[in-house]
Amino acid sequence: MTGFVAVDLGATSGRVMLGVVDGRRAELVECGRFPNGPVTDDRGALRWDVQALWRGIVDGLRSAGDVARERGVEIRGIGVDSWAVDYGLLDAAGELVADPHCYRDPRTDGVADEVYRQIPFADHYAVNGLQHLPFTTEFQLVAGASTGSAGSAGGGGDGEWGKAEQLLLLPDLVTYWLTGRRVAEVTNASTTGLLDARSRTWSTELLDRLAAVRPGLGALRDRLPELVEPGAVVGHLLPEVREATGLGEVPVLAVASHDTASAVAAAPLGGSAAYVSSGTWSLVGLELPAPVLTEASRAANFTNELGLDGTVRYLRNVMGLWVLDECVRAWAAEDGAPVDLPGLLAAAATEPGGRCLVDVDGDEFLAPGDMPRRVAEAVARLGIELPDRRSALARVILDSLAAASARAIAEASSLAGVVVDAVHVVGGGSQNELLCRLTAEAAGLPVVAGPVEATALGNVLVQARAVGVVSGGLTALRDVVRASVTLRRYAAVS
Ligand code: LFR
Repeated sequence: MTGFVAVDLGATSGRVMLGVVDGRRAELVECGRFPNGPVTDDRGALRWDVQALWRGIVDGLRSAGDVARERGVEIRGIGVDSWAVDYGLLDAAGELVADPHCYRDPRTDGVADEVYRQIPFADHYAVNGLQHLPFTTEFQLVAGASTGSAGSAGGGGDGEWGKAEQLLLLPDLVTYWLTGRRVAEVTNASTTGLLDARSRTWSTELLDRLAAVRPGLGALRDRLPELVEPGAVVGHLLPEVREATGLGEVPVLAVASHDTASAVAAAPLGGSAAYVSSGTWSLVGLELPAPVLTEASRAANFTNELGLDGTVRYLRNVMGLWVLDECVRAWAAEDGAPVDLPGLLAAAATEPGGRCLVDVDGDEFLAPGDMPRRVAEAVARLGIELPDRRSALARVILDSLAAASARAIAEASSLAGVVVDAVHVVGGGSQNELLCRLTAEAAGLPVVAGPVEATALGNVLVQARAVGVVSGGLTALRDVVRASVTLRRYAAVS
């Protein structure tokens, strides 16, 4: 039996999964799970505690080794994926300069507008094809760099960029700690704003123009590693990692290291289905063979992130379950006890639907904290009086999420000229029956829900293909997914 380990880091938890693959089916065994979330530092900045993540990863790898031994499975690869856009900076000694910032940190407020004044959004879009999001890597870089020339103190900035010799996106940072090798995996690199969506290479034009906006960025290109496509062998476990985990000289492979890219790879799409990768975010769109870089697409704020095997993930970020999760977190703090989520969702299902729709995509919902009040205020602005019940607020959030997904699907379909016949909901949200049902009703399309662990499956299958345990293109990978999980269907009308 052959096994592959997926290290899958999410904004609320990290997982280490052992995927046992026999060529036609894949079974996932969870070997480690650890909490994650932005941490406020002593200067009030939101950061990721990557040392805690690393400890969780090492523990998970050790357990994966134990499970593999018990089952007689040979581990033939490890792959790492995580959320996008965030990065760590390495100094000349290869050490992390500081804990990476979380993209929800407000340091990017107003930065995109400043950049667009010198490099218009249309010029960006023509090259990188990205939707406007305030926290795209390039805006974080501008926020962090000083206004002076490279190396000089200049004004502004947090002083960290001045010490940086290399930028590594988060999965690439973990891969570096595992192997000692520094690369930039292309699906995740496509979320930085610095890549050319057509050539799948760093855009010299955008890099030069960005360095002119903020001289403190200096020779930005020199700090970016070489790009690799999913499936490449990046290196092998370092001796100290082998020691800490009890694993042998296992290769570490590049996977579709943007979690959404791995999830889409494992969405069992057929015909011309749309997808919703549903978790902290809902990533809603289509898989296409080439980017759509039209003015209409830019105006509708659709992104062209890169996918597996030369594909493009044509999608929009919808705020996702973050809004509900943050409410639940606030309510739990208020109660001093965990919230009964299944109970809350069951109650939300009995609330009347369509009371009102809030624009869940508003930047006002991006930052953590005090979410019930912010949602209630958005409802009040619509002139609606909502019963003072958590289930009523939860229902408004889910109605609004479903409507936002339906809108994104309809727009993607018309902008890309694709007639959509079904919606695949993958990821954690595929278990949320109410959300799946509301999405089917709002979109007027059947919903196929599952797999829940699409990201880990996508991660594992790319590795399995790279070493020859599975063969074929995306269709073949999706056949393995279909053979391995139970999918649930929701009709277009209730
Ligand atoms: C989902 C995701 C989205 C990305 C957001 C921030 O986990 O990766 O695709 O836009 O997180 O990185």
